Amino acid sequence: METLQAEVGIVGAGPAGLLLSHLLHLHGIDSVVLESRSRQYVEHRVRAGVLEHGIAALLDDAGVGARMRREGLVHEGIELLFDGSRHRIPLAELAGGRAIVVYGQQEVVKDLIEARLAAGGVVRFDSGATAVEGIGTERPTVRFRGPGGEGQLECRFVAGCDGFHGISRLAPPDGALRLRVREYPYGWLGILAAVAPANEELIYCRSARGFALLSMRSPQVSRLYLQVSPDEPLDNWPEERIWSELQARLRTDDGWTVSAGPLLEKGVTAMRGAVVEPMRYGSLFLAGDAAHIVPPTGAKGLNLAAADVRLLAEAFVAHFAKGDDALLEAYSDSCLKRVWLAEEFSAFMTTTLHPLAGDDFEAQLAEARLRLIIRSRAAAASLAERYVDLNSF
Ligand code: RFL
Ligand code: PHB
Repeated sequence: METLQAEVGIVGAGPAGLLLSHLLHLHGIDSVVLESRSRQYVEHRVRAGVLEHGIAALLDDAGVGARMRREGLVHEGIELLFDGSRHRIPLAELAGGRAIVVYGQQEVVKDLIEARLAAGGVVRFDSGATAVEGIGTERPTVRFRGPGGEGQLECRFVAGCDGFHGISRLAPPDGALRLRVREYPYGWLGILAAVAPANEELIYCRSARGFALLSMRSPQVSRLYLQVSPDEPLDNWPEERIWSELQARLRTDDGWTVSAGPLLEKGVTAMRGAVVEPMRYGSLFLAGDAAHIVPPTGAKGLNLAAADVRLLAEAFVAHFAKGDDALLEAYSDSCLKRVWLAEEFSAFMTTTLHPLAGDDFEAQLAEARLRLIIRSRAAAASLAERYVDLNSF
């Protein structure tokens, strides 16, 4: 059996695991990343697209922001569409000049993989972790199965960055971690389409037919989402129906709507909030979606994952460089305060923008909240500062 060794064993090569590995490398701490999927798969998995101001700056500071700055789209505002009209929220003006960068998560992943491999880092693709053992000790082991057969990774700490369906979260004994979950009664059907975005900025739309979102990946590629039921079969949605529904929701009274084009990708996601507490057990530390997920309406998942590993990297550095464990001890509490702010913001965005069939009272409340945002500068600023930089709180 192959045995690998590292100071930090990282399970999962999503944004959390890769960024952690890179940040540790910058401080001379070695890590091995195990990833169950292929490199091709993780580099092409279409997911998030919005980077907060502070997270884009983190990528810059870590030396992996060059392509993001060249190809990413800086947005200083978003729009809200409801009641047949579009309303711009000037994010940057309301949030002290800060803006978001629209840059696909898979591009962040590609940039991080390239940086890790260029620096001689070890990222083992097609190598799924099968067990995380010994986390109650100072010598935990991750067992994995790769192209060459069974292997084990011996380390001082394990970082569980393997997403919500990973195995790390299940390693602590029963009852050691508490999982709080909120199921939202909606799903999102997301598409990528080869058509110029119908607007330069994102448009979040609440309509009686359901939520819709116009986003983009480049001046030639649109990313759009439709509220559907959480267990919606994708087969119910042929291309023509997707476009006609998008055009029925994303339209204004004066005749504006989105333009259709060839689909490049489509998928359905359920919407759920979930938080694990604490985010640590012994020598296992959880980060990103392995510890918490948010419904995508607030665009927070990727940003939370990056903010977790920023803190975790600092804490590992303090341990290895100075023998100081104060940051490791504080890791879970520090993260969870920020995570709950993100859950609250994501719940607010989700319930305000998604109509719930049969609940007209809730519909009136949601529309009142939207009117407040466009009439009150303070209400708009509260949305703006959380949208552009929640992880700086
Ligand atoms: P990931 O990206 O899920 O990566 C986990 C990795 O672990 C691997 N893995 C394993 N590897 C080894 N052994 C095992 N046993 C393993 N089990 C799993 C997986 O293959 C994977 O490569 O988690 P990470 O790194 O924590 O990153 C989190 C983000 O991916 C996620 O929060 C965001 O995509 C959420 N999200 C959004 N976040 C934003 O900040 N802004 C957005 O605009 C945004 N939009 C979205 C989103 C998520 C969406 N979906 C599909 C859920 C839009 C959508 C539609
Ligand atoms: C995206 O572009 O994929 C995106 C943008 C904003 C969100 C969610 C997803 O809130």
